[in-house]
Amino acid sequence: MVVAPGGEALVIVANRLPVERADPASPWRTSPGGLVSALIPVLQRQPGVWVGWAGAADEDLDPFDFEGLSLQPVTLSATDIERYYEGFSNATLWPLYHDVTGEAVFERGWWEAYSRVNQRFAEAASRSAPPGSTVWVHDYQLQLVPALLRRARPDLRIGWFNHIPFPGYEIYARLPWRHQIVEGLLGADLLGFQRRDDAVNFLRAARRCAEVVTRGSVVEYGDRQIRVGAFPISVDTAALDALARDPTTRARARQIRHDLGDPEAVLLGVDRLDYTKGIINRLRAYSELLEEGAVGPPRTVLIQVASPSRDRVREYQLLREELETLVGRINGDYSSVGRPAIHYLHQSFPRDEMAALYLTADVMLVTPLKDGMNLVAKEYVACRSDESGVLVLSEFTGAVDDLRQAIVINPWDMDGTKEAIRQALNGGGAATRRRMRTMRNHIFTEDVHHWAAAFLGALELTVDRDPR
Ligand code: GDG
Repeated sequence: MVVAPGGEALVIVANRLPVERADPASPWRTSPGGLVSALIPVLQRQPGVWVGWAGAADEDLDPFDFEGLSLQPVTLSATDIERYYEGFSNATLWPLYHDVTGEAVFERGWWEAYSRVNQRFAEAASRSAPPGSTVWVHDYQLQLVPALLRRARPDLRIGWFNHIPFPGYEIYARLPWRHQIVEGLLGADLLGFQRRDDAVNFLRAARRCAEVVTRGSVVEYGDRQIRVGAFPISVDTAALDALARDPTTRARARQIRHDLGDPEAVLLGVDRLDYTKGIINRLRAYSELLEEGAVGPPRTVLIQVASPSRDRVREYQLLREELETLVGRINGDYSSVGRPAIHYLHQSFPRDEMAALYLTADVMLVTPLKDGMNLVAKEYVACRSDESGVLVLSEFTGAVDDLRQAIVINPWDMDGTKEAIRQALNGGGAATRRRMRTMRNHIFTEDVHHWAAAFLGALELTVDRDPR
């Protein structure tokens, strides 16, 4: 079992609370997304406080409990949402940290809002954290929180984990506020990244921006030492495996296959509708295969789930238009009545429906242009209890380090991607099963509990705290 160092409640600080509701009259439910999928199972095993925004503008909520978790809402105004969240977080940092796969916009007013909102999160965390406790800050929206929190509460042990990549210095250096961000992060005792390369990129940024000395993976910062490391996130493999073995899920998968017209092969893509996920590249490759007659209904069908995401940010609106035009063109050219070439679903589904979809898919297409980890790839593997199924996986994901037996592609290489899809469709023999078995073994050992234990264990080994 994972316990925070010292055994007290663990304080999680993240942009969003792990719950959402359709409107103020609806009940709270667990929200989808990578961070929540990863942390909910951790907090089901130990007492926890979660500090975050509830998802609506100008909502002053009192702290409340949800499924054994104590939630501490942080209020964001409509202007904060526009400037701190949609602006600086999602239109400046997100594209920049993903190697500018989308255009990064720099606005001074957004930075001011980012600083102000980070201060508010730090104050809320400071109020919620028992003396001497451990605070685990998450992600790129809250990079100033570690230093702000340390200033207010030197008794706390502070960790920060980045769910997305950290870019090379040539790209990071474009950020006008690069020094402030590095100094914000250096308030932590431990900085965690998905991959070794991300940690190395950060160490270089720290040397260049804060003029610190680094020794191996330790930053010497005044009289403090900050540890920097790679902690690849994972999924709750056992829980997903059990869900996928459940007779109800299996029956639902059979039903989906039947509704698709019992094709020979089902291909699946599941992504938030985000330009980093390489959905366009994937569909272009698939479209060429359709044109060549290598795939197509009724023998093969592709399901593309694109769950709605950040739909007020301009780049996301443009992507949706481009994607839906492409899907429309492909379906116009290659479908027949009642048999679309692509089943495009711009919707969010419950977890058990996702498991049924993973179970239905003979081939899973995960083709990001850049991705910190990619939990979808690991969820697919976790759901393949009979060891069938082929994973096509981009080399630009963190997941590729753990799932080396996938068919690895460069999503910019159209011919290579097409060849990988062809190869995946011809899979199914003993070698395919062996590859799936090896990947399953890996994620059964290195699951989300292992990830949390590794991070919290490393955090415990950092400095002695100043007693209050
Ligand atoms: C960030 C990083 C990193 C998606 N649609 C539905 C749904 N999902 C769930 C998936 C998966 C999660 O959302 C997506 O996780 P990813 O890892 O693929 O991507 P991001 O959201 O970009 O996550 C990423 C992650 O943080 C964790 O550190 O891996 O690199 O970008 O769990 O299943 N879940 C449900 N319905 C949907 O329609 N229930």
